[in-house]
Amino acid sequence: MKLYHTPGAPNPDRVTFFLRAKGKLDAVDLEEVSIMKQEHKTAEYRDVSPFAQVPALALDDGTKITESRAICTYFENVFPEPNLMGTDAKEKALIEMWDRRVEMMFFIQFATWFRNAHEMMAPLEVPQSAEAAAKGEKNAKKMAERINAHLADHEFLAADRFSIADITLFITCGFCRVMKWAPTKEHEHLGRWFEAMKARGFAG
Ligand SMILES: N[C@@H](CCC(=O)N[C@@H](CS)C(=O)NCC(=O)O)C(=O)O
Repeated sequence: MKLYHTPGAPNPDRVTFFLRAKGKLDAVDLEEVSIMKQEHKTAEYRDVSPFAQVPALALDDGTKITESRAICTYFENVFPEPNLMGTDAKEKALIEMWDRRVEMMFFIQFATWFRNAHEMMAPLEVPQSAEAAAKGEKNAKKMAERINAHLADHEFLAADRFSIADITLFITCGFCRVMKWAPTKEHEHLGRWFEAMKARGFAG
């Protein structure tokens, strides 16, 4: 199977970090797609990913899977150990709850800020909107505060062990560098958690 990715871009990193955390990065053929060169917009790549986004997974039987979370779910089932999405009903629900919270209330808000404010994104976000940027910034900063408060008395984000929710939060915190914002320096508990995650080595 082939994984189309863009190193350093958050959604593809979510998947490659997830695979590395499972010790299975070598189970896929990796193919790099340059977003800055707009390689994701070619007709050839749209055959793999009709919405022209990375990451995308092409299975050997021809099936194409997009959406980083869906690709991770596929790998969770194919490579069940170590478990990263929960083992029982309660743990699965809590991990999904936090993963979705991070994705929707932090990651997407931050991405809205970035895409609408950064000049590098002007060719991809047409037209950019200062209003959308301001709203995204406010929402992302509020969520960073909330997560920091939660981490004051939790070692991991969602469960009493490492999970996909930690990976999603980790790539979001790393992504914040593009706006020269370091929530992990501003927030003590988020900073402690971030250093612990770096030490696990799943980011390569
Ligand atoms: N919801 C999708 C989002 C994928 C996505 O937006 N990927 C970005 C890279 S991080 C992309 O392909 N951007 C290209 C563009 O905006 O034209 C997922 O989780 O995979």
